Amino acid sequence: MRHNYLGMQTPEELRQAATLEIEGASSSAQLRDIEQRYLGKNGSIPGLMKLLGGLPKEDRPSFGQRVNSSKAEVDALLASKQLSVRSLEQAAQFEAERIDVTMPGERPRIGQEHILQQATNKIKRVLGGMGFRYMESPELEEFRYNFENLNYPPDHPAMDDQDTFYIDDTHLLRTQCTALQGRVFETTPPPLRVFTVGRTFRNEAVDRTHGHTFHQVDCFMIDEGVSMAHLKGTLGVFARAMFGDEVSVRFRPDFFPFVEPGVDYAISTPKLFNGRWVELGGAGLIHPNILEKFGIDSERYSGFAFGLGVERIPMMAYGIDDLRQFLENDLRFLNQFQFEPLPNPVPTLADQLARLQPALETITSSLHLHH
Ligand code: FA5
Repeated sequence: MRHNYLGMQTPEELRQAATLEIEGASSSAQLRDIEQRYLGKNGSIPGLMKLLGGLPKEDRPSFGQRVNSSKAEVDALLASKQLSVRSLEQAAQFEAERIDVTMPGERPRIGQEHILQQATNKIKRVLGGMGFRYMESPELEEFRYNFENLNYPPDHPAMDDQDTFYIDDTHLLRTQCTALQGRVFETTPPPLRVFTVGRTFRNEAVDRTHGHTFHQVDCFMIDEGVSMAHLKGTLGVFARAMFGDEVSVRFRPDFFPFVEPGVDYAISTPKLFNGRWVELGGAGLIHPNILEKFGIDSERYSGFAFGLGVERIPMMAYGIDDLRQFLENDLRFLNQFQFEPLPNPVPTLADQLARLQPALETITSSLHLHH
C-alpha cells in the first residue's frame, strides 16, 4: 500500500474515487460537477502537483507520471460516460416532447355564408341558368327610376304603398328593385332577359314579415310574343328549383302601375305553415306605356316582370316566421341553415324546359279554352 502524502490521497485513490462517482452519475450536470472537482483548475488531481516540490528528487518523475495517467484515465472515463448519459437524456427529451401525429386534430371553425347570401346565390344560379343576365343598379336611386319611369302618374296613391325614405326632391333609397328596368331599357334594345338581387328600403313599421331594409329579386324579359304563359312557366320553374317539387304556385290579379295585367305570386308547400299560401311578390306583363316611353315598339314586343322578397324565400324554405332574426347576427340561429347545393353541373335550360313542358302545355291549352 502506498503511503499518503501529507494526509492527501494518492493519484490512484483519487482516480478510484472519481471512477466510482462517474459510474454512479446519471446526468451531464453531475458529470460536469465531477469533472470540476477532480480535473478542474482547483481540482484534486491537478492539485497533487503541488506536492512535487516536497518529494525526494528521484520520486518526482514517477509521481508526475502517476498524476498524469490518473488524470488521463478520469478524463477518458468522463468522456465516454458523457456520451451515454447524453444519449439517454436525449431519448428522454424526445419521449417527453413526442407528438402523436395520429391524434385527431382540432376542427377549425369554418364560417358559412349568411342565409340571405345563400338564398341570393341560389337565386342567381337558378335565374342565371334560365338565361337571365345579372345586373345591379344603385341603392340610392333617382325618383324617376324608382317611380316616374315605372308609369306612376304624379301623386298616384300607389306610391304610398311604398313609404319612402327621400334624400332630397329627386333622390331616395330605392323601394323596389324594379327601378333597374328603366336603366336597362334606356341602354339595351330587346330582346333582353335581365335580373337583379339587391337591398331595398321602406319606412315601414317593422314586424315579423316587414323590415325597413330588405332584399328583392327583380326579373324581366322582353321579346316578341312574350305572354303570361312564359311568366307562369318561369315562376313555376323558379319555385320548384328554390323549394322542391312539391311546391304549388298561385297567381291572383293584383295592381302595380308598371304591369298590365298584374298578379300576385304566392306559393304553398305541404310541409310548412300548414300549407298556407305565402305571397312572395308581384308580377305581370310590362305595361305598354313603359315600353313606348323607352322607344320599344309595343306592337312588336311584349315583356314580363316579377319582383320577389328575398327574405320570404328562406322563410318558406325553413319555416322561419320572423324575418328580424336574419339581421340579429345570432350564430345559433344562423348556423342552422344550409341551403342544399344545386346539383353539379347545374341543370341546363334545356333540362329545365323539358321538365316544364307538361306545365306549359296545360297553361297553353287552358289559354286556348278561354278564347
Ligand atoms: C313590389 O315591390 C314590386 N316592385 C314587385 C313587382 C315587380 C310587381 C315586377 C310586378 C312586376 P311589393 O311592394 O308587393 O311589390 O313587394 C314585393 C315583395 O317584396 C313582397 O311580396 C314581399 O315579399 C317583399 N316585401 C315588400 N315589403 C317588404 C318589407 N317591408 N319587408 C320584407 N319584405 C318585403
